[in-house]
Amino acid sequence: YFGLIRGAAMTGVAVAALTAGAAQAQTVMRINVSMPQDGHHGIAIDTFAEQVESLTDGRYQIETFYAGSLGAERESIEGVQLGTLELTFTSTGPVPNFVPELSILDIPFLFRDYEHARGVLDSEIGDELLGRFEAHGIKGLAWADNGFRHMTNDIRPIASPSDLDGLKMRTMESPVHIAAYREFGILPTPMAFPEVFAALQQGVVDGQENPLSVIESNNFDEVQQYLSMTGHVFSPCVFLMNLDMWNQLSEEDQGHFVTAAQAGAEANRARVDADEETAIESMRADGMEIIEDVDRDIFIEALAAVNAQFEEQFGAEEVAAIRDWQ
Ligand code: EAX
Repeated sequence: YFGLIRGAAMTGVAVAALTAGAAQAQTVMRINVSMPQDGHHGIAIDTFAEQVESLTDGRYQIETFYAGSLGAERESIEGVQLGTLELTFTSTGPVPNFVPELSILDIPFLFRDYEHARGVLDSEIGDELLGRFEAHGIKGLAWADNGFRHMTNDIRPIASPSDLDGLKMRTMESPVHIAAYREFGILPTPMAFPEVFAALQQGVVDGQENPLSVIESNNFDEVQQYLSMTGHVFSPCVFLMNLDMWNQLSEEDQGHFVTAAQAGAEANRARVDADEETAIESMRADGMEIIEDVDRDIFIEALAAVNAQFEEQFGAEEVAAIRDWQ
């Protein structure tokens, strides 16, 4: 009985392969981002698309979509899980809705700097975390960067956590962020990214937090007076693919997709580095007031209670393995 079923399934696969071969079919897949094309997400998927096409000699064509035109990040991950979208490149903000334990990466002040964050994500720890998507119908192809997050608002300059008291800030849909920001005295308002500019403009929220690359490429300086270099959270990005579609690729093509995603991550990180060099001066020239001198230790101290809670939730050893990574 089982032999028969297996036989039948193999016939199905063989027929599909023959059909594809006979037609010299080109498979078209889509990938999207919530950011504009000219930016650190756009360059990631543009590079990925180019690389997939060239490594597979055009057997796979990747169509690229920008600025949330195929949906916000949470909807996109859902699409990839269901198979209504083949691929997405997203920040990990909405990821805990799908793979809760990946929220460990959202813990504030977990990473010292870019070298630390990239080192962990590219290490065995990062590989193991990337593998966690598979139990949820998603293949994680490669980690990349969104960047270190900083706070902007339109009410007052923020130099210490007491300045945050009562500020209404848009946050990502991450329970860890929400718990930590509450501890700062912020009133967190989770919201999908494509709605943020209008919410800031109309004063629905007082502020938001994002990496410099995001703040600048989305012109948040036009609707926010103050930027504080809090660097309170490192925000990863990740290339995701529908798991069934991944499983349908030949082993060789799987290798090409991973190589292409890694090339996309490299281009993305180079753009993040470039933005870190230029964004502050350019936004200051546009009239934004930038508070660079932020004492991060006071912010870290303010999170002592919630950090203990995170260690309980994710395991003190797991948190320490990331925090103390050299
Ligand atoms: O992916 O939602 C966010 O604030 C993200 O940082 C942004 O969409 C970039």
